[in-house]
Amino acid sequence: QEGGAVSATTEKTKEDYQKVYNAIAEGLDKEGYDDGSLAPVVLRLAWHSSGTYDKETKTGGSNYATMRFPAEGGHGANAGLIVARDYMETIKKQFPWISYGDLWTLGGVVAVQETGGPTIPWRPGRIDGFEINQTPDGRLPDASQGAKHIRDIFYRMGFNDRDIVALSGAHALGRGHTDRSGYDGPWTFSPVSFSNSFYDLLLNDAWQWRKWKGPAQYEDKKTKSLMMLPTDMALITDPKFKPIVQEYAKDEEAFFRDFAKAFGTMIELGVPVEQFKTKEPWNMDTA
Ligand code: ZEM
Repeated sequence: QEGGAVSATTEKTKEDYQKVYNAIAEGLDKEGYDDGSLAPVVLRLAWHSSGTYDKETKTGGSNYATMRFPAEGGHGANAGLIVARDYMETIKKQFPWISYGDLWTLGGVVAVQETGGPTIPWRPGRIDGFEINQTPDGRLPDASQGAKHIRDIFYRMGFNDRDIVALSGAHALGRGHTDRSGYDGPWTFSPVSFSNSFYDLLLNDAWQWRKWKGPAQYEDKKTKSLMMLPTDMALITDPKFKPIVQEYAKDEEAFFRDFAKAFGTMIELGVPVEQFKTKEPWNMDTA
């Protein structure tokens, strides 16, 4: 810039975004909240803000961060994500120049990397959209359904069976909440560590329907403290999904590699390529 003047339009560098990354990471630990970390719900925000993409109409996805608006924010699937959006708002106050789409997707990267997961390629360039850019309700998956439904939803985004199984491993993190989705409990014994244990438990534990007043879900026979959604169980009853679950249960490295690629793609859905500020995505450092 001429004369070294610093203006509001100064291009941000990778170091600037690394500062945002570090700020998100710093506040994730929260004593008394769930399992002690906001990482799972922050990851879920990144996923729900991206997973509305429709490749046919090229609508939805992470570009416009339309969950900020009451209609989309109020979609049943987004119940509880206000916790993550409120947390992100505290980061936005420190770095007002970042777009919400960049902020929320970067949050997903932080959540995965800071809980021990793989490095997720990420780059900035999303812009804040308007209410008109909101997507209709029903674009995110319904946990009460089966393999056909999951394929319909994820094929619509442009993913294949391998991507579906890899992305589902995110359920290593977090839990269901009765006051959000209605489902209850964590998938794994370490819900704030990113690992392949979702696949191992799904495949090797004995599961039974839980007898309770809530929505139909599975519980592990042994401890009755873990859960699986009907859509999770479809990953081992479907003959095409199951071998991929078996592979990831045995080979965490393969899961990490495939998850990083699929999730890196997911958080760019709906963003016109010319909008990105770099040709190649970055690897952000862990904090
Ligand atoms: Zn989830 N997910 N998800 N998911 N998810 C929940 C929680 C979390 C489905 C689903 O219905 C639910 C992906 C795919 C799918 C996370 C990440 C990712 C919950 C519980 C439900 C019901 C919500 C609650 O009550 O708080 C379905 C049907 C999916 C596909 C078939 C993908 C892909 C994800 C990321 C890549 C995460 C991290 C959570 C935990 C949230 C938390 O607050 O603990």
